[in-house]
Amino acid sequence: MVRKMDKANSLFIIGVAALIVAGGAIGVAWVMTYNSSPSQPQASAVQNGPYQLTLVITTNNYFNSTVGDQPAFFVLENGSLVPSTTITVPSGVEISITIICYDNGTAPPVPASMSRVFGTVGNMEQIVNNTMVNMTQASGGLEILSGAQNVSAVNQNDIAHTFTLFSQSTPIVNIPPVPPTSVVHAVIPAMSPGVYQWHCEAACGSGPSGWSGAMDTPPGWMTGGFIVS
Ligand SMILES: [Cu+2]
Repeated sequence: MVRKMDKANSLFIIGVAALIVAGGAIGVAWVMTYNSSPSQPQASAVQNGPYQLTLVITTNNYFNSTVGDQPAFFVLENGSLVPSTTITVPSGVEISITIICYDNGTAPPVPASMSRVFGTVGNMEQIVNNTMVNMTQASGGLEILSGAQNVSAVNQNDIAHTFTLFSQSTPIVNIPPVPPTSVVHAVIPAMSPGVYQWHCEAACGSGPSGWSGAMDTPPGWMTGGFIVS
């Protein structure tokens, strides 16, 4: 009798233990399901963008004793200027790009195709009000009266630099013909992941043609990589 009771108790304990294990498994499964579900909202939160990319063109960058200073693009990141050798942006979100150009000189005329804005939202760029822009753009008929002005092109004689993105050797974005000493803003539609290149298409370097110095260097001056990850 006692043995039977012991056996019954044992069976009861085994049954309870089995229920606990089963319940635990269900609990773990629920937690795993619950934890996996928030990834979608997180992904959509990231996609809200746009990603803010700020580039700064400075002119007092020592190149060598023959050439002296040359202009160069930098990336403004967490309050510091970092090299533009490789610019990395996220895929799947619009890229809001601001270019602050401290260069007050113009380069030799760019090809007509590079005086147009393309590959941006509306194929437009916005030039923020600036006295120097009005002074130097007068011949091009561009006058920014107040605030900012949206333009689809800039006179090809009045350009300091361009920020042009290439896929292989095809220009896909031209932002923007940058007028001297200005702030320019544009939005690039979301891009697919990949490795692209950026170039300045204005001959802003040294030498008679302007294609030496900054225009004829390793990445980080007037060219570099553009990685969409
Ligand atoms: Cu340039």
